[in-house]
Amino acid sequence: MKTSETMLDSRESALRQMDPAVADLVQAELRRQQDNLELIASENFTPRAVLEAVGSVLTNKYAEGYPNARYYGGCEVVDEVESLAIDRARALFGAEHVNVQPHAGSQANHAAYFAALEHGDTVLAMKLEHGGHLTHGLKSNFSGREYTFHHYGLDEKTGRIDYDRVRELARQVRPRMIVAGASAYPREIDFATFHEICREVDAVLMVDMAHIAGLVAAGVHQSPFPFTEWVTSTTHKTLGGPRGGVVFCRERDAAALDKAIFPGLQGGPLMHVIAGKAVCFHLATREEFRERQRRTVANAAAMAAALLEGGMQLVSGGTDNHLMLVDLKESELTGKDAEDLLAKAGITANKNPVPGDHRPPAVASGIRLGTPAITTRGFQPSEAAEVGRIVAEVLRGGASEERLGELRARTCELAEAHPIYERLGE
Ligand code: DSN
Repeated sequence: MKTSETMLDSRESALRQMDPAVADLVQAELRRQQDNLELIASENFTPRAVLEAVGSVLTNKYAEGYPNARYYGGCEVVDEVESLAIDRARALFGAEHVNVQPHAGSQANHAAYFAALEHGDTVLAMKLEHGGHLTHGLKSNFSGREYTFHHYGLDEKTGRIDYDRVRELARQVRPRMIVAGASAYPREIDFATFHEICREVDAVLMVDMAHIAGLVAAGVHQSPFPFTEWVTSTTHKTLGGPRGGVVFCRERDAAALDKAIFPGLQGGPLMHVIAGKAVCFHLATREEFRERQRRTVANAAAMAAALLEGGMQLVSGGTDNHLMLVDLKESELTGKDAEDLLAKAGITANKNPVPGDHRPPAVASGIRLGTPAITTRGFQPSEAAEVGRIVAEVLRGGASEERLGELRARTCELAEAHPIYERLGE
């Protein structure tokens, strides 16, 4: 038998034939996603169309450079793919320029800093333990090593960004850049106020909208675009596309950004993922997508209300967006305990530090819950409220193994009512 018949053109599932161990693991992960309720706020289920693009032959192509200016031959097709992704991303967000090549959110942020700043420049961003991001200046991250970060946080009474404090800090440290955007902030972010503060201190504004990109695209959250020089994002959170990153900027910074990404930080772009991004930007123009983003927020509000009724404390007392943070500082249950117990009830979530946390980050006193994935699988607010009641019962503590089993059966029923990827793995 010719190699091409076995390796490139097998009639059955090539993965199952060639590597049953990995095939089994893919199948097991599919089943885990189908059977559990995914409440990790940064995850989602990407459409079959995106899975197909990402699993396509575009993975074979080297295309260092940019459309019509590559360092390899044979790029005429991938040039069109990347140009489509670029045109669609710009149109979706009303942006002047975009680079769709960053491999992930960290690379997107790295690129924006690399293009906009000099090594050692001062940056003001949100504290990790108040909902910020690793690449917003954590000491052990490249960002904290390459730049001089200072941090603002939340008002511990209201659980909201204290914009007066941000202004005060900005006047003190005179940053070259202020970063707005978070990975665990349940409230709308006021980009207009960040813009005003930046103007007062002559700083540029960078918005990391990774978490809320879908909400922004659907007009459900204030758009950062009128107010910022730089916007970074991932494409797999509320946006629901493939795992990857993007950076937007003004036309005047376009050359600096493109040079920062290639050859500055990356080599060959992942053309199969860029095709997935193009599909995602296309699907995000549909009314169906906008309805889903509105329902993501409505589901979060319903879940938050059920948690509050169930006696839970929420950072800031609720949510405006797709996520909420249960505050367990007063509870004997740690964030880690909560994550483990929720898993027994068929719910996947992640422990998260909360403002004023007295526990170390690997244990933490919070649990972050988000609604993008359950909304994509079709949940309505009444069902999100039911999930909130189950979570509250688990987090009140004291549920026996038997009771956790009963709750598991309830989450299973909810999952079965909204099946996903039914034809995958056949
Ligand atoms: N790791 C992503 C998240 O879960 O929010 C970005 O920080």
